[in-house]
Amino acid sequence: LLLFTDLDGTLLDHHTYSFQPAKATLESLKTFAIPCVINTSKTFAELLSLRQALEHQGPFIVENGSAVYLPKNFFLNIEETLEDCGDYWRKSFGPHRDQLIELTNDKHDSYDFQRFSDMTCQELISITGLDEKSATQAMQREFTEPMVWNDSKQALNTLRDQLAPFDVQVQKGGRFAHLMGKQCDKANAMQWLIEVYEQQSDEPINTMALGDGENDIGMLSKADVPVVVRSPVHAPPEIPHRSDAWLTDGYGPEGWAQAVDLWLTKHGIL
Ligand code: 2M8
Ligand code: MG
Ligand code: MG
Repeated sequence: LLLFTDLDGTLLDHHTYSFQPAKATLESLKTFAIPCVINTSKTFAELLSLRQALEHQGPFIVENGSAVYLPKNFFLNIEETLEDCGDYWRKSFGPHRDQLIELTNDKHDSYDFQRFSDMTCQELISITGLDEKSATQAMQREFTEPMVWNDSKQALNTLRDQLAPFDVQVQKGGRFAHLMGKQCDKANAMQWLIEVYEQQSDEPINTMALGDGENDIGMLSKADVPVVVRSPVHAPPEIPHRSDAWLTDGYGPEGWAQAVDLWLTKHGIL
């Protein structure tokens, strides 16, 4: 078994960022050595702190599938050249964030939006409810640029059309619309990492993926067991061609724990 999970609004409460209701289930995953891969729009800097709080080990995926970080010595042999990032190997899929900022600098005249790079840390804190340290880490981005979109849905689609020739796409998270490279997607990064796990294993791997937002749709549609975690602030995303997708009763981490417990029970683990 192999599990992929979003953080905000999924394992972490949308408003408080707490994972308290999921603690016992996280313990069970550890006990039975079932890898839990974080697949989030958060940054590497945010993950360094959060993984400590979650006591998380193993690989993780940052900035909406833009990069996979593998702790060194975690996998024995990986059949691919990876970037050396200190304690981690990295596989990245996207252009640098600066290119996204550069490309949208002149769009302020045509659309009403505010990117992280247009905000002060205090503004980000008041929009997200993050504490100052977390907000600072959220601003340390490598591959994506989130923005508050104050304009219409139609305007966003026009912007999408304008950016597509530059291999840039826009995906929606819980609060923000994220500018990112065309190859960046939680699904692509997940599939790349599944192959790495499969190289190390003789048996086929059964995957569960959990998420609450539009940016999770690709990841969920590619998992053996897709779980839509109920959100207190928006409607559950539609997962195309997956009428078998689970929808949790509980919101955020409570729903997360219910789904993972059920999955473990179905596999005779709990
Ligand atoms: C941003 O991500 C969430 C994920 O759904 C959003 O779009 O609302 C990210 O930029 C992340 O780095 C940050 O921690 C989070 C804070 O709510 O917002
Ligand atoms: Mg989310
Ligand atoms: Mg996320």
